[in-house]
Amino acid sequence: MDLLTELESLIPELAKGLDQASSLQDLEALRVDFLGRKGRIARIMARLPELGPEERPRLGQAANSVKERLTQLFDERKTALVAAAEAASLARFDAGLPGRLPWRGSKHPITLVTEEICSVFRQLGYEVVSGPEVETEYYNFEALNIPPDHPARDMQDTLYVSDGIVLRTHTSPMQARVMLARKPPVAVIAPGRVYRRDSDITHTPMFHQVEGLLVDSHVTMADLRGTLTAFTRAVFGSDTRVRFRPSFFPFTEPSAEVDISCCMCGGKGHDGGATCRVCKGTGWLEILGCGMVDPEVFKAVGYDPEQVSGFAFGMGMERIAMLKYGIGDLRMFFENDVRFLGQFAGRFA
Ligand code: 2NM
Repeated sequence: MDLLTELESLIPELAKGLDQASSLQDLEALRVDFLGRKGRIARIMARLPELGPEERPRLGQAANSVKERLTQLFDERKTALVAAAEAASLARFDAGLPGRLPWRGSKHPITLVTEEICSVFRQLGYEVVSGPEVETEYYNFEALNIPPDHPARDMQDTLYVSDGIVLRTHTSPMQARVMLARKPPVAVIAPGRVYRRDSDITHTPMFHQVEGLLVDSHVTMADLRGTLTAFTRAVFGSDTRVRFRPSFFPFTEPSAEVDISCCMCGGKGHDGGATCRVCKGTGWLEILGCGMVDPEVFKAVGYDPEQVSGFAFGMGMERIAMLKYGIGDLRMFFENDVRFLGQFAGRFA
């Protein structure tokens, strides 16, 4: 076979090889075999001296056009193989599968009940106010009719920052601030962190409170009862019963503690057999303290107790959240275990 025929036979040979090539690696092997530096074309060209001088240019030209044709065949096959590989990977991709959801945060149960309570009181016309957690003894005690020898002022119960400065033990100093800054009528609630020198399984040194205050002319205890009844029914359900028991606070007179019918057993105290673990069989749960603002408090903030009257109330958010969500252990609020926190996703707002 002469060199020219040999050269031209490379075309159908490569075409056959390409037909059998099923991967880009096969393709590359063929390219090296045919077009490589020591490949078949190169080997034929190396035999150029075997020809007479007049035949050499013809063979050179033929080699160029064969090379061009081979390159073209390669490129076509390569395009086809790449397209087939893409089609195969698309066939494995199922666009109908559900996506991977990203981790989504949820609100802390204390945040949830605080927001819910603020929302209820906002609808009743109250304004939500907040203020400093580091307070003066004056706002935290003095203005609230808590005298210097009162046990609450003791270093045992209060966290002192320095002389005359405390971590607030309740949010009431905020109400004293509001009364000092505004004239009646006043309707505010103050949510926030409070601090006490107390730590065991049912007490943490920091916890959350919401306190409320209404001052106007002719405010009576009936207004207090109506307001707190509406509030407890909004938070614990419309069939919740409410009971007021006499109590004592330095800043209110008279004072009361409010119980609601147990939200676990519905006030029965048992589930037919077993004693209710939430109300311990009493059918009632204590949820807040309240009273008519003491005239001494009004005097301290420059209000005339002959002209105005008012009520105030306060409650602990951890307790409200435990009752509302059936949480049995106070420590859950502070561990920030996402398996616990995730259970409250979407519970309120
Ligand atoms: C309570 C119970 C009773 C209260 C009183 C005041 C203020 F500033 F008006 F004197 N704020 N909050 C109050 C009254 C708080 O918590 C159990």
